[in-house]
Amino acid sequence: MLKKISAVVLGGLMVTALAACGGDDGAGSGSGNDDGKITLGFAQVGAESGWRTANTKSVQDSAKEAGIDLQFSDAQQKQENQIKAIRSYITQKVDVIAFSPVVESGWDTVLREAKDAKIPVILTDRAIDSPDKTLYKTFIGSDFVLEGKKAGEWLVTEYQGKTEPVNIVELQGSTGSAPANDRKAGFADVIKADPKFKVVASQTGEFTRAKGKEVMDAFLKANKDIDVLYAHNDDMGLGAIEAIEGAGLKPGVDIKIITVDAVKDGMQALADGKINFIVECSPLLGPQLMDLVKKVVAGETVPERVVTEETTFTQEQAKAALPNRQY
Ligand code: GYE
Repeated sequence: MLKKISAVVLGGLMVTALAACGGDDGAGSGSGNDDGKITLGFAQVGAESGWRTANTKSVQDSAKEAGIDLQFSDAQQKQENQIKAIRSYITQKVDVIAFSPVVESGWDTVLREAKDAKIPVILTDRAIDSPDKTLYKTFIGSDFVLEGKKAGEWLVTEYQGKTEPVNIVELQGSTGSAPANDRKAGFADVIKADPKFKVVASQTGEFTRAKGKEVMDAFLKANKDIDVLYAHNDDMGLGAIEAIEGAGLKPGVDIKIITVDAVKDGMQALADGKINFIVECSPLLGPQLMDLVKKVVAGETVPERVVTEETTFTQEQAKAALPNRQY
């Protein structure tokens, strides 16, 4: 009630005050509805990659633009933290909960709690493997299997007409996450048609640059003839480039590199010839998410699945796209 009065009296000032209290402890606006604004609780995965940073910015900017009060938490790539954040949003009685599940499994209990509290849930970026589709309203994000297939298709074309074995190492994303599972599966599905393609090592690099470098170092020590690196994101690919250069080899030439995401640093390495091909995965999900949040609150029906539109980049295409790249 007090908030309502001050909103009328103070106008613009009120917005500043609310934004400040929504930022840090998440406890400020309580049920959120007393200021007339929609409150969205967003449980983010972490800050593991350039993609994630751009995604967080997109969510924060578009919430502001849409006049939605955002409660934001960073789970540091841990499911238990995300579950805690979701439970706190339930206690706060936010209007909608959105989250990007760290892993695919193990969400039914907490999502049933949200459902019992009548708080709608929107899956953002990553899917869950629950057969119970009533636990969430919609899922907005990329088709990760398709991304893996695009990576595989580039490789097939690149080595067309050649017969010698092609030794591939793979840096997987975070274990158990939808993008790691699906990008691996899509890629494997395409390359299996030709036995010359051999995945000689495949391990998680946890979607981070540091781990990508560490695991690539180990791959280089254990495998003599690596022809291709397939990294499930740019950051791991960029870490691996350091390892490859450290071993006295030329990334993009001695070892061909395919990554996923197309964030600025990745696109720069592609334009510089250190990466050979990038499959785009757009992190700019914020505006569509806010749209869905408003619709869900208004009781409108929303599509079960909203798939992000994406492209791919060769080295030449990266040079052309870089000057206008937003993230
Ligand atoms: O590709 C990776 C990030 O879930 C699509 O997570 C996202 C992935 C993205 O850490 O860089």
